[in-house]
Amino acid sequence: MSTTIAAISTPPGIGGIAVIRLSGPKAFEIAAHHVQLPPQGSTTGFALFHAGGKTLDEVVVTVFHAPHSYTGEDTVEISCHGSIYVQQTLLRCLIESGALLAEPGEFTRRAFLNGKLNLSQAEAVADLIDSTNAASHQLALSQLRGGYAQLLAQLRNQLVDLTSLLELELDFSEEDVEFADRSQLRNLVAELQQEVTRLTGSFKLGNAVKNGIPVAIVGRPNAGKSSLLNALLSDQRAIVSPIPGTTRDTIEENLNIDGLTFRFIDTAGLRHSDDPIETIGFDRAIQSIRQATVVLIVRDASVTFDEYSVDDISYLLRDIPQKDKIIFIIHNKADLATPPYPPGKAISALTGMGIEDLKQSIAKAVRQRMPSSDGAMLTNLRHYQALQQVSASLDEVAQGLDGGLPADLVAIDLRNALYHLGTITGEVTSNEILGTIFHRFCIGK
Ligand SMILES: Nc1nc2c(ncn2[C@@H]2O[C@H](COP(=O)(O)OP(=O)(O)O)[C@@H](O)[C@H]2O)c(=O)[nH]1
Ligand SMILES: [Mg+2]
Repeated sequence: MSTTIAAISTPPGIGGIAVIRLSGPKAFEIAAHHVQLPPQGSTTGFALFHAGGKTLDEVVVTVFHAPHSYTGEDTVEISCHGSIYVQQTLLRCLIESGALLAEPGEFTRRAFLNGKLNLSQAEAVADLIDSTNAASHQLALSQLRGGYAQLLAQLRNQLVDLTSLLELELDFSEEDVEFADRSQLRNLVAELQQEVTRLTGSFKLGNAVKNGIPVAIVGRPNAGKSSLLNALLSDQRAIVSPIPGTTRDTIEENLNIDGLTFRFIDTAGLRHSDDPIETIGFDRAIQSIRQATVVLIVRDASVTFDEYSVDDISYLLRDIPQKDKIIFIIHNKADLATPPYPPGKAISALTGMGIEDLKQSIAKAVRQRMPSSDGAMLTNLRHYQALQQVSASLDEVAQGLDGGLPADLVAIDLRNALYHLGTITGEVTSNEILGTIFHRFCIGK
């Protein structure tokens, strides 16, 4: 990190202002070729930016002295007017004066390497930038503030100590000593296992909250599935017609409800058909059900429930592994039917009756499954995979301890668990891990 890097940190295009960032040992020196830095004692100043002897723009310069900056290095941020010409000329001047063009995520990578944030927090920065709704923002922010990674790091430290003691015993194998308190170790392993199980259990929903919660709208042809999608979106998105089999492919649209982003998926009607295209649509519908967090089973309430739809619904449910799924049975076309209705939600996609209530019920059902402090949810696939490895290793450790396995064998499993735990916060890293993480970032972050 002996180089000094520069990039435009604001989005491409024209804006009121743009921010160009410069970080590294020569940041002040390079900037000073073109612009007067704020005087001693102040960090921000108004200045003229010079390019090739001419004034390019009036700018605001902010300096951050290492280690008190985002990257932990000397950093200069230049706010200029948001003209594409000004931005690019300014950046080119800095490059010509010795800065290198930053790679995607390189500022954050440096922040990590300088110990300003751990790996999980660096990933949270990318999630925060990507967040498009209140819930995913909240999850990213709590991960940035430490979140579960902090707890995992604490537990890992305790485990490191006990593992070292256990390994010390190996040097005294003749003497039959026990430095590592076995019951303390066993308790710590149990505590970690509990935390890991809770976290991995929250991944499916956490990931859905981050990327949009899939809601499959399914049911027999003509039940009003496409009409329901349109009513939910207040838009004529899907084709509605009295001809059964109109929707042959799945149609997907996002909708924000109460701070959560949902991906509503209208599917082809569930009936067996000789039409090959309708059959593909059927398979896709089943696929959507499997992947969905929420399933809306739509039936036509104007058809007698007992004759047609009890079987219908149990037929649908039979194919769905229901664990972890939120299932609503929707009695549509309530405008044509007379109460009482069987359990479920009575709505009319045509008149809009019950639609708002349905939306709120869906959001409420999801929120009920989220932990009260949102921060405890796992949203990161990389962390999930690491924790699965941790879990497997801890199981081995627990079995080894319970079965009185020799210390050297237990130590191997402990080291495995420590390794995978370490990849989450970055005590253990490789260029490959860092590469995949930071290439997700935009240039300038
Ligand atoms: N009266 C009434 N008709 C509806 C309602 N919802 C849908 N329909 C009609 O039912 C037919 C089938 O609707 P559609 O949304 O295409 O059903 P899908 O095959 O399940 O997607 C269309 O003629 C719709 O206008 C409703 O709530 N009330
Ligand atoms: Mg349809």
